[in-house]
Amino acid sequence: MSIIFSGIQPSGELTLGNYLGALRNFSKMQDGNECYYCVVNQHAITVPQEPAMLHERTRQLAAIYLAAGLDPQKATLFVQSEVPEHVQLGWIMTTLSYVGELERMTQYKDKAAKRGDSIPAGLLAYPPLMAADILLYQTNLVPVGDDQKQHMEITRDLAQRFNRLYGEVFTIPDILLGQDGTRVMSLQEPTKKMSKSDENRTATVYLLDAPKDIEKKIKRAQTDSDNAVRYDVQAKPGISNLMDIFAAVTDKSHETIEREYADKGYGTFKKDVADAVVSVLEPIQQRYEEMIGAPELDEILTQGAEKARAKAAVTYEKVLHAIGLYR
Ligand code: ATP
Ligand code: LTN
Repeated sequence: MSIIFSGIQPSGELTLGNYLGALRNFSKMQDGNECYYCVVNQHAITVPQEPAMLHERTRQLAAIYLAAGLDPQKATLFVQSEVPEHVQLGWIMTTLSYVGELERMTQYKDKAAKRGDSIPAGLLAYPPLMAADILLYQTNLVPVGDDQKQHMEITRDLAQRFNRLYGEVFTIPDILLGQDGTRVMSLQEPTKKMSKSDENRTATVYLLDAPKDIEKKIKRAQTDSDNAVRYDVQAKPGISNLMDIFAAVTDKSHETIEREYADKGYGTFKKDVADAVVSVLEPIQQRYEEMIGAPELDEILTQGAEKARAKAAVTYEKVLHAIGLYR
């Protein structure tokens, strides 16, 4: 049995990338493991958020976790700001982090570049807070998309640094990547990842998009003009991305897809990709509608926070003693 932790930011509407790269794997692990899944709202405020929107998206994200198959009887679902140990340990991990290593994070560089001269310091201090999220639960495995590799490396470094300085307190966590299709690319700029904060809505399939919009977006996805369904990320990033998506939702290999579409053009292929995506998303959308207004959602989150806090407090207490933060 392993301890599993993962988090998603309520910073926008969830995308197909979030689902295939992360969310889909969460419910697969809830049998036989101790799982903690978190709505990381304090990470979301590392860039400006509109308060009413942040509030609404927090609840929506929790409902999506459940719609995607999370069972609150098996896994603990909670909101980060309801377990204060996260920011408490986050501060301590910040004191152990070097500015140089934080400045090397690509997510920091990307997000900082969009903020002109006013780069929030929280963007720089994002990784130590993420490390705290994970380390509080003595996590063994963290299921995330491959864009989070660098953050997982720094989490391990910080845990090892702490253990070396103050004694063995933290378990060193490993990253758990999904299979193919872990990095879904933008439909309009297929060399860039599909992101929920992309301003171009046609570049992104949202989990709650209407089927006709999904079809439209996939049909208009950027592709080359040679009309051959062949996997080649360098030369054919657009088609390769659609093949990754198709492979991920149908469990077909790239070879099978190439064979099946050998004498068919992009039009047919795109239509089939769209249909396959819709058939995976439709049941999630139905469950989401049932959950979003249900009073049980609040109960689940309240109980989740209590359970998470009980576990987090044990680790945090050890940390305080290890570093002398007690009277
Ligand atoms: P933002 O665009 O606001 O930075 P994001 O879309 O990258 O957000 P996060 O909340 O940071 O989403 O990520 C949630 C999870 O989804 C992470 O595990 C991340 O690795 C995964 N993920 C995000 N985008 C993709 C993608 N395009 N393909 C695969 N996995 C992804
Ligand atoms: N950094 C992640 C979100 C995140 C997370 C976590 C993921 C915050 N804390 C802990 C796994 C475990 C992201 O930007 N996708």
